[in-house]
Amino acid sequence: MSKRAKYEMKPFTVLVEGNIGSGKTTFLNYFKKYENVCVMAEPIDMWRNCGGHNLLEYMYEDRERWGFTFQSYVQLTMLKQHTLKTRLPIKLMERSIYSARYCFVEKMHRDGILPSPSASVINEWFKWTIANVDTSVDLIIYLRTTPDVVYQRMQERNRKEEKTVSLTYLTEMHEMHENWLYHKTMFTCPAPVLVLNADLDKSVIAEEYERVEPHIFSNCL
Ligand code: DCP
Repeated sequence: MSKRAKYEMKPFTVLVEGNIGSGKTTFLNYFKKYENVCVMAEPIDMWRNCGGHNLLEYMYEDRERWGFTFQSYVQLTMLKQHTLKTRLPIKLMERSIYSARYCFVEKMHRDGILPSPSASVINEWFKWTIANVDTSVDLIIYLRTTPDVVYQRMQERNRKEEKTVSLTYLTEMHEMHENWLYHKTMFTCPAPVLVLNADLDKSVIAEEYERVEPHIFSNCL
């Protein structure tokens, strides 16, 4: 295969999914040492600065007022991540257009934060996008945690926007991820799912990461 043809191939695309505070960034950082892996920047930086507006902060301050604005922007930023080209053979993404729709938008709609017309607009954009733009995925790594653990981590990192996030909310978001990626009773998974025990402490979690390395690299040897 010519070098050019190789570069034009779609990278093996891996989504890193899991509850808030499950360690997605830590997981991605671990893979930065590999030259053949394109690790995508964390989208939260974009959500904190949309034309100078911190949409994440607005959303947590007043979900009814800003929920639609925030999730619309998340959808756009995730689409940018999905379509960003790389010459590297492997692409690792934190979150996706799928978890935005299936976990967060769905939850906001069920809670009445996103009224049906707003949820429908996001959903129509979502459906059109996945039907017309290449957002295909090869593998999902699900960083599985328990709500108590992520609640503890969230308090320790003390992100100013997340002060109002409760254990109840994290438990409910956990269920959304579980039903989508573990029990597979809600929506479809766009790729096979590998489950990791992400409750483990940072000091020992590298072993868990090593366990998934062959799955990530096997297509690119
Ligand atoms: N968020 C949201 N709606 C989305 C995506 C994220 O409301 N569609 C919120 C939840 C968090 C913040 O954005 O308050 C960041 O959440 P992530 O789970 O994407 O990122 P973390 O930084 O929590 O990931 P981790 O700690 O696993 O690295």
